[in-house]
Amino acid sequence: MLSDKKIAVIIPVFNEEKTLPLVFKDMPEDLVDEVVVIDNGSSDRTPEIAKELGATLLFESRKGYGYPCLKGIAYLKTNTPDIVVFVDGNHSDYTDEMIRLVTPIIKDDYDLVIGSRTTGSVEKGALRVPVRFGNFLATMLIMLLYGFKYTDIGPFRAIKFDKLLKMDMNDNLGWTVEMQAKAIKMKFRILEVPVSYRTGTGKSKITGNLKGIFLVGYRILRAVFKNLFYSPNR
Ligand SMILES: Nc1nc2c(ncn2[C@@H]2O[C@H](COP(=O)(O)OP(=O)(O)O)[C@@H](O)[C@H]2O)c(=O)[nH]1
Ligand SMILES: [Mg+2]
Repeated sequence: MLSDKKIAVIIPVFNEEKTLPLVFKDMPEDLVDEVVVIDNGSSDRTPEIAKELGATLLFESRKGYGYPCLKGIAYLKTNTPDIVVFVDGNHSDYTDEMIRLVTPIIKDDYDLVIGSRTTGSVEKGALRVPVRFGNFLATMLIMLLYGFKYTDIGPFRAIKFDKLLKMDMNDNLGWTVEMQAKAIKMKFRILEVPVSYRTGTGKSKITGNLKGIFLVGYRILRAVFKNLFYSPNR
């Protein structure tokens, strides 16, 4: 046991019956207290499998990424963890590397730890060109406008739960950027650690086609600019 901190994991999922068991298999058992899986009405056995794996299963009607995450956060208010880890359910992230994300929070009192794929090891083809470009553009703009250097806006990250609640998160497709931008505005202690990344299985559900790429790209840019004026004490 690393510490007595209570750690919850949030996984938004849509049709991930094949990969969800792998995500769980690699998860450090002694570290994690609760796994919350949020489904949007998968047509496969994802919800049943999540339950079999021992997850808390929630349902969100609005599709996307941030909305299911928000559902998970709202649920956790009744079951307050110290730290929340976000991870994708398609086995792109290495859940066995979770320790890298939570250790700086537990040992060094960081508030937000981002898993950086661009400084980690990425399987060939796993970070597609539009995704790399989007990351580059978003992190560059954040550097210019907010004065903080991130190297990635990836999904795998850990944050103190009380800090997360104070951020008043509300974005859907710009979710990861919203969190990173607000963290700077709120003067959180932020750290990036290298994480590995692989293709996972199946087609990307959000950025898998041209329409998705442009929509996410636009929402990411919108999140960069919108949160520039964020004030936590509104
Ligand atoms: N609940 C929910 N999860 C989703 C939805 N779309 C994608 N996901 C999940 O979000 C995570 C990231 O999806 P992925 O396909 O890798 O997105 P991309 O790589 O950004 O295009 C995976 O765990 C998906 O199952 C959705 O509409 N609802
Ligand atoms: Mg993906």
